[in-house]
Amino acid sequence: MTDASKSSSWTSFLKSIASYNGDLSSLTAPPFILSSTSLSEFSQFWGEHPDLLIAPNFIGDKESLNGPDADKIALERIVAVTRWFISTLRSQYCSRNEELGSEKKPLNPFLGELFLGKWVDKSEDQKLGETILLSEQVSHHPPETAYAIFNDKNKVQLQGYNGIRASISATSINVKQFGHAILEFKELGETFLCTLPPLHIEGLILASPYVELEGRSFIQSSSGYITVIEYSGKGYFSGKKNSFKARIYKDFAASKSKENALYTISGQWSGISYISKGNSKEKDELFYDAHSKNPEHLVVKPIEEQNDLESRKAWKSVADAIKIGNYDLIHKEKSTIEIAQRELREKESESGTSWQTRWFDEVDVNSSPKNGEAADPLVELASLANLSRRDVVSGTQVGDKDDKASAPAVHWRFIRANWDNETEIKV
Ligand code: CLR
Repeated sequence: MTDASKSSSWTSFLKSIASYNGDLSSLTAPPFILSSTSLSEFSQFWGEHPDLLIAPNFIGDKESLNGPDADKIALERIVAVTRWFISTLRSQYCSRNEELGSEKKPLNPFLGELFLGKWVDKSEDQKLGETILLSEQVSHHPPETAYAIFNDKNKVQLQGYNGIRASISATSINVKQFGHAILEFKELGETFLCTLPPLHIEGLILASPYVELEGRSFIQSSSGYITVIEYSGKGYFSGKKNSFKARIYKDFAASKSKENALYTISGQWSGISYISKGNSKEKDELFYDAHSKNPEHLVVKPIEEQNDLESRKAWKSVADAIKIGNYDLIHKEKSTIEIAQRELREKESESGTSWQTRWFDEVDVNSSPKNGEAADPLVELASLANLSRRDVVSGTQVGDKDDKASAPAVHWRFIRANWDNETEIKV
């Protein structure tokens, strides 16, 4: 056992987990497990391989899906989108372990918190161009973060949002994600829906928590092709941690039988994976090696140039207290932020107003689109994959027990015009 796991603060933390009330942010964790990074920053993990994100845009062109090679090109594109998706997982789920030694408890963003930055294209040919991230805390109860990652040069845009619902078992914290991501290639006229996998936290007893993915997630293309990804940890398919198997099918109906897989990809999402044709067990060709390419980090303005709503500026005093492990100071600085937030909410309720989100808005995807506007992409993509359109656990199939009839089909969407008209905040 590690020293940390024997410490009384960790034991009392484990006890507080046992009496968990549904809100992870309310757990009082010992300082060594606190992270000085806010959850609003996690949206950046979708974009740490800009080249792979944009790569599908270079496969064929707008006319390709009407031409003789339509099937071949659409298939090549979903393989490329799947490679990008797999490449995001190491950053999303392993980066705290790699950089800080274990998973940590992130700061709980306040309503309206912003995090933004850009990835610059360092290549010679400048084919990629600049990619921008905008992330905003659009809800505090329950916590929800919305984001957009866009590359205007290639007309590629990823937008999405996420929230979690956690439950506790004897040895782990089980997390289901809400939300989804929509990846649009506007030049190609092709759109992809990605659902978010469930996960759990292992290593709690030893005070060295880490994330393991489980269950399934989907990537549905507007071309019909679908990727079904299954996740497992130690001792399931391969005996290795962070394992996955992804199968690509012609469409949702074909995905009913694994025999119909056009490609099978398997391996570790935090390591090496291979791709082979059909539903084969052969490891024909390298698909992705997570260690061959380091993540490209977002460029964020120095704190002095940030707005008060920007995450690193707003949390600076808390982050500094966490770095020196001063529990009382952490508590004091956190309280200052919480009190200011409470006062804001009180003022709003006195004046009968409410907080206005900045770059994102809630959209009911079931309501018919306004004049001249297209229907929300979720409508078509969810129905292609038999997924619920409601705001339920990500990846829920229509009619499943999680497809709660009471949940509205309302989702957070990026309002590009709001960013174009932004005057106060610069990337
Ligand atoms: C947030 C959205 C990202 C993917 C992602 C990765 C890790 C998850 C995080 C999400 C949500 C918060 C999370 C975290 C791992 C641990 C942390 C579940 C889903 C919880 C709140 C911390 C619990 C405390 C232990 C470390 C003891 O795209």
